[in-house]
Amino acid sequence: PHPILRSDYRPPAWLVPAVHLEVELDPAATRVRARLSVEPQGGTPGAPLRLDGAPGMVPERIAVDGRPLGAEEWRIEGEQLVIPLDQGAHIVDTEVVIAPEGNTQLMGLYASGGLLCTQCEAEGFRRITFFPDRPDVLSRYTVRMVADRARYPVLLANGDQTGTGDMTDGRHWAEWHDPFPKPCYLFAMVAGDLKANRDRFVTASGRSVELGIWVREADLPRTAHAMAALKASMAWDERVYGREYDLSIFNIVAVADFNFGAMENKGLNIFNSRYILADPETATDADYDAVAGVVAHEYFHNWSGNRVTCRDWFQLSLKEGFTVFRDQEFSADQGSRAVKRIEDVRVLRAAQFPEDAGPLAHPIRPDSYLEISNFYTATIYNKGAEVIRMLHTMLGAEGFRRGSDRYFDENDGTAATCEDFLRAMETANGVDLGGFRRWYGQAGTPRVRALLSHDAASGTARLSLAQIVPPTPGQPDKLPMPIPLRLALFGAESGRTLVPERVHILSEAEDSILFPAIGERPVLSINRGFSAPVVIESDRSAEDLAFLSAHDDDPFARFEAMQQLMVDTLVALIEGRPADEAAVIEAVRTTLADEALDAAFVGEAVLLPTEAFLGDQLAQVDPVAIRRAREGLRQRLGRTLEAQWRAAYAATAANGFALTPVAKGRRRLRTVALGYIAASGAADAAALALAQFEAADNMTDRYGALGVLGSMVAPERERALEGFYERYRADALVLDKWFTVQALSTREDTAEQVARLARHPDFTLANPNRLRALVGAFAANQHAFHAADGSGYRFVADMILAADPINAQTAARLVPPLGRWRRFEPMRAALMRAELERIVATPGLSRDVFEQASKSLG
Ligand code: HT7
Ligand code: ZN
Repeated sequence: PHPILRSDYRPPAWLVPAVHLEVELDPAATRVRARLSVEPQGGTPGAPLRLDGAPGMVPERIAVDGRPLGAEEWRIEGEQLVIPLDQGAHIVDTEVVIAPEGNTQLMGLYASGGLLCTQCEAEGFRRITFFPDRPDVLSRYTVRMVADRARYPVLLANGDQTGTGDMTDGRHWAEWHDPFPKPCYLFAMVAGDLKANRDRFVTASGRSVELGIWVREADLPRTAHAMAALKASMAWDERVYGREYDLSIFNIVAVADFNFGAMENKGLNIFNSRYILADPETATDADYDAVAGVVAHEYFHNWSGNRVTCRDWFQLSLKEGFTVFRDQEFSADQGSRAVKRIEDVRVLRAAQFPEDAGPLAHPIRPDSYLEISNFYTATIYNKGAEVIRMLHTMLGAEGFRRGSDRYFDENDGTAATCEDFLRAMETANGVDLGGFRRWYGQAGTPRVRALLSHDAASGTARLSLAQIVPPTPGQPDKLPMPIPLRLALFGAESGRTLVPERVHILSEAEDSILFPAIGERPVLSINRGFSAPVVIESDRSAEDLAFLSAHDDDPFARFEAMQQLMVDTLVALIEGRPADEAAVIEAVRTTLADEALDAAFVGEAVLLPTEAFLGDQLAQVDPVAIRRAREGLRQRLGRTLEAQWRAAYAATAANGFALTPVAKGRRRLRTVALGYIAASGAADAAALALAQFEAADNMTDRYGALGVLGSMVAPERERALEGFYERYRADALVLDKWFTVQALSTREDTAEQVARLARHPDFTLANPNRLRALVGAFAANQHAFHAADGSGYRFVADMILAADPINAQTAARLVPPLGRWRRFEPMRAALMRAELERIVATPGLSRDVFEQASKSLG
């Protein structure tokens, strides 16, 4: 396969201002008649019309301006239908027959649980009909859907419904028209036996919008949270960005089989049901937050993605990074801003930092790809959001809003580039973002060395800063990037703020700041609020970190100081060096005792860094040593502070379920405390966990207890797992949790249990949620996946190869854990490489898996 290069971008030779589709829906044979109004776009005179199609797709009929074409008047080249046309506007008709029930890739039109639905981003529309499947071709769509009335009573598509009717043969039809020009990746239609949770939103300018969340009838009671989140998102986008919704209908449909989280199709979002359905019995607090976050994300795309779309897929972060930033800020405004920031930084460090340090590293605006589906990455999404956040920090909230207003106004109805976004920010604020553009072109996580010295005699302090952007594949040499660092200084003795927070932009490779009038030893608080997506290297002592963890006035910086203290201690333990374990224990004790802190924050702050994150801090990952050191410290924290954990556990007991931030925080801390009680080895721990499991009136407490039990060797564990299975076996989303909790267990027999679960009758490779729940979770369980005999690698590779012919996108997303082989000792590295080689050598491999596996070997 040939790579697609960003530098090869050329505007389309033909535009398609209008599309009429007539779709006779049938799971086995759906007939699609497409009528395209095409017109040449100056620049490439004489170029034929090129319409993308799918492997094996053949047109049953082609006509131009009403005249059927003979076989010699068109040709298939690769997967494209090529039609030579005279210059000037034409009407092109094509007709194809497709089979949604056989579509296991879940791209294009496919069947899911009795529904027919579509997924067109990035390149799914070409599997429905022949079309220039690129985001810079914008069209007005009219769609007439025809289907069996009994089986598919509800027919939905983008825009407004313009007509419905019955036919004499038991079928019915509906016609939809979307007045907004859109790229075909935003096209959607759904047919099925669905019921709606209906509501209404009145926009700031007084327009009424009908809202509908469409699900199976039995799931209707689980849609209230998503509806509340949708209305809150609509109001937030008006208040914070001045953006109103623009159609009179906004529909969401939940489906069980979906490759991703959700999709922002114009006026008809389609969701993975795990991001819509929530009730206390089946959803954890984290699930509730994820529902609200994804509903908001997809809604916000209506402006950042749909009204202003991407010129080409290299600009993907233009819509995704910006929209993630928008949804993060929305969620921060709904609950605890500090806890939300902690969660977002955890995700960035767990998923994006390793990507940036490995063979699949790419800039947020990549230069080439083989398969675009592989570029829906943590880099494009999460690092992309951090890049937007840095702009927000540098320009201030008002400056950023001036820039976003200008960006939306200038680019409305067009397909734009990252450069258009930056230029709007610049002109609206009269600034030059010159060097900042490097964040778009350079991969790799910058490392910033920050050393603070104090001269007591002169009463001055000097902060020396130096940055290194590490080499990444294809980018051996890097230029320095402008890095906005929020920083402050505190007095080590007095605890006073010596230098209040300021933003310093580190633009060069090295820099220093002189602080006058510093009369006592200062302690450095840097990258507060995680103002830049970088790694800070400083020589702060355990004492200073403990001080910051108790006294910093930025809650995120308190969390960071505690994490750094824990990381320093654990790395020392892993490497067999002297470690200041007492400092960690005392810092945790202080945090637990601090009554000014809310429980949600405490629950986050007292958690040890994950095994994977510890591995990322080491020159070479030794999963066994990491497990031993971390479990050892967990046990000692559990034992030494047992009374405090029990007190926290008792103090956070609930009477009655509430979804308030306070109640959520208490549930979080309660299960964290239970985990430490279990780690202490207390004789009653399993009974305590089982009691929580059985008494729970909500999934957070029940699943929290199951998570603790899942890693224990005790009869209570088996009782809880069996009970959970029996109670929820009919609920796919909850059953996913049952698979995951076992795949994440720290027990020694986890690999065997997971292999057994892969043969369980409820396991299937065809449902992406289930595949990720078992295999994705197992690959994230560092100790089990990296078993020294290579059995974990073999299992995951077998699963990738088995899933690839069924769902290549989902299979490809399981490859990156194997690609981290360079970080492991030679024996494990060789075993991981061997599995990647076996994958690459497999005949008939998809482009998706081939790209991920071959680049991982590279
Ligand atoms: N923009 C959407 C991306 C998406 C997607 C990508 C590849 C394959 C399947 C997919 N489903 C949805 C989701 C989003 O970022 O909002
Ligand atoms: Zn998105």
